[in-house]
Amino acid sequence: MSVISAPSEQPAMTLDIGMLGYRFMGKAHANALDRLPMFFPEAPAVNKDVLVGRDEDALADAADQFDFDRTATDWRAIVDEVDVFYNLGPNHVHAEPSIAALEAGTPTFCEKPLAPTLDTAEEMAEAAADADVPAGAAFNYRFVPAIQYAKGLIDDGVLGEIHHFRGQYLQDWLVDPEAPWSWRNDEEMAGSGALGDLGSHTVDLARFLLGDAAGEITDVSGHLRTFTEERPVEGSDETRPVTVDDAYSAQIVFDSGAMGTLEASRVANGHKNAHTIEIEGSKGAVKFDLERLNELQVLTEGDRGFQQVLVTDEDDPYVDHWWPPGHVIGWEHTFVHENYEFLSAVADGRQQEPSFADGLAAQRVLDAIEQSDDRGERVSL
Ligand code: SOE
Repeated sequence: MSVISAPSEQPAMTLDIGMLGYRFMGKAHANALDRLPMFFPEAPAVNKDVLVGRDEDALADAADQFDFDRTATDWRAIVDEVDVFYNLGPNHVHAEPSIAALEAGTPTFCEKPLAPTLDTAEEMAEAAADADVPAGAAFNYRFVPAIQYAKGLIDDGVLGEIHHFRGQYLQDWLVDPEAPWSWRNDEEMAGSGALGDLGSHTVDLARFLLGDAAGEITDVSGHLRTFTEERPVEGSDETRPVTVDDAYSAQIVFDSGAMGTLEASRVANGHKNAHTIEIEGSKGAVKFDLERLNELQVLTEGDRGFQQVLVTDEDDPYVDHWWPPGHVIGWEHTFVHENYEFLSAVADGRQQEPSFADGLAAQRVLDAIEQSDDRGERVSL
């Protein structure tokens, strides 16, 4: 951590960032880091020090585009050099580099799901507990203002006793059987398909929104389905087997007795990024749709129907950092919020949720859903 003394102020701390991964999530997080100085000036200053990847040409292009100082093709060379390590690689690359960084005492931020398997997630969470430095799981949808507004309503008792949680995450980017094979279709690399990639978000939101009002998820009944068994390999005449689910659904029970249904699909024709949450209680209800992420449908006691709330007022979570009421924000802003929170925790030397422990808790639910599907019976966690 390089400490530089600003002319007439307290020494400013600048965090050197090492980032493994430079594709979709690399761009999302590099963009978020660039937004912080202008919109979250109280966030710690960061220096995009080193970008890590295997393909030297693609890595060099990305480092130029994202404005990183340097590149490295081996994460082992940098995890103990940087102040914060971002693991944005494919799921099967989450464990070893993150554990090495934590063992070196480097705060670590890892994309979701934490790991391809429960065993690996347990190893990662144990390394985080032993290291006692901030270890964050990048469940970015906790940082949607409307989701945080919903949590406030739930925790204030506005919905009363929680009866139902209903979470769907529907996409259709794999509905074409000719859509090319990728690591996300491989059990060794990804762990699972829609279940881990999309279901991990919904499980984390269930825990975030209802963890206080309804407790943890205690029982699940799950069903997984692969509709397309093999896919073409881009740029070749080969095909490769699909060894993970295209879609899953599950019934869940919370500790309080509240009941829930979960569903995710990558072949839900017509849906692009439709992550919807519905929660009903004895006195009210909320409905959220990621494709309309500035809005929350709210029913409170005595209302005749749902009210549409535009969650963009200055006193709404995070919105005071952006624009006046009604000047809506988007998907990318959730990454700015989660980076602000995680880097602030690093600067303060404190843990930040969602942590690796939250990542492990979500992985336990994913694993139970897979076990239930394998056994054809309900599974208790
Ligand atoms: C899958 O298409 C995906 O990119 C997920 O991996 C992300 O976590 C989600 O935010 C958007 O969809």
